[in-house]
Amino acid sequence: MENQENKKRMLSGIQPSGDLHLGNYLGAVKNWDEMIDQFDCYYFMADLHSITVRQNPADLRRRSKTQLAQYIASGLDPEKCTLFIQSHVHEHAELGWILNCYTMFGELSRMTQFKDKSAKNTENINGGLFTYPALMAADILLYQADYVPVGEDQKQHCELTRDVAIRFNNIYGETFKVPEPFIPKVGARIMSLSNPVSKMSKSDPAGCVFVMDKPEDIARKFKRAVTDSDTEHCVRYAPKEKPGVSNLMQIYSSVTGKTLEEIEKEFDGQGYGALKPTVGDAVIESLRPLREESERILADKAYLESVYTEGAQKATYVARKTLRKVYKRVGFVEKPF
Ligand code: ATP
Ligand code: LTN
Repeated sequence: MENQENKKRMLSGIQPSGDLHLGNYLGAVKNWDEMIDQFDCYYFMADLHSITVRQNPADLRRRSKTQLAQYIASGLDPEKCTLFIQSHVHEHAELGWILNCYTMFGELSRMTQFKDKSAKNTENINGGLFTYPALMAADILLYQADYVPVGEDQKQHCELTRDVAIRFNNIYGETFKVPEPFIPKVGARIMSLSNPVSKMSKSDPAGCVFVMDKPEDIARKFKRAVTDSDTEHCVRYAPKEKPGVSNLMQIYSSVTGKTLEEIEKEFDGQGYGALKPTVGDAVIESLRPLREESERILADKAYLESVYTEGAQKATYVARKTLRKVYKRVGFVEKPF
């Protein structure tokens, strides 16, 4: 990892609270590997974030490792970027607490992810779910990241991170780099196949295609994809009037690299019936190598452990440096040992 010092830094994470799905892949992971040569990249499994919703411990452990295998299988070469598990770098929890004290109740109350998740989990609206964006700000600011590649739904959290960084810098002097979100043009918001007006999410398995799904399951999900009940029946990109078809077009565009205009031309004169299996097949073929490679890596436990051990060591080195500076700035007595 030579010359990383001169590169801009990029950081992102995904919660291992469910299996990786097409939305996570197209909106986030797929775009990450294009950056690893150009940027100094840090990608992690956000396990501390996951427990804001109750998890089965064995599943959480398994999914964190599976997600790491999927990162590597998608092209995130551990020799070129830093891959780690969030809870292995305790500086996240420490800076998270500090930033809680610089994040306002009103700001947290406006977060749509909090509103959505608390509406879905009425029996467990815990403090962590509410203060989650302060931990996310800590994740980002610890590494002095320049860019944060995420899907559209995380834009609000990235903006809050910027506000908190600016607030802290204004009080104590330049401490944090103010980061920018990096949102892909296509694929930033993949919608559910069964309900194309809400985003594809692991909590809706029928409308959600998982990276590890078998080809026949993916084909079935696309065959049953809800399209639109308009009379026009032609394949045209119009997210408001034709959310179902537009979503399929977005997915097709993301996995093949074809533009939306090219796709309209390809299906000129054909109905939705032709679009669904074509998109399904394209998704199957683009996920197949990813699934097979993930399974192969997952079977090599010693290798995976070496990746997350080395990743945590590299991440800790950078995180420690920022946290030390923050402790000094806020007035904590220097630890003598
Ligand atoms: P869910 O709603 O499924 O619980 P989440 O928002 O908790 O999802 P994460 O797994 O934490 O999902 O998200 C990881 C990354 O995937 C983030 O960058 C997020 O923006 C992106 N992402 C999640 N869902 C979608 C989607 N439907 N379309 C595009 N990007 C998405
Ligand atoms: N909040 C994000 C996951 C996440 C993240 C981060 C993304 C946690 N920390 C830091 C980018 C940078 C989510 O729910 N998708």
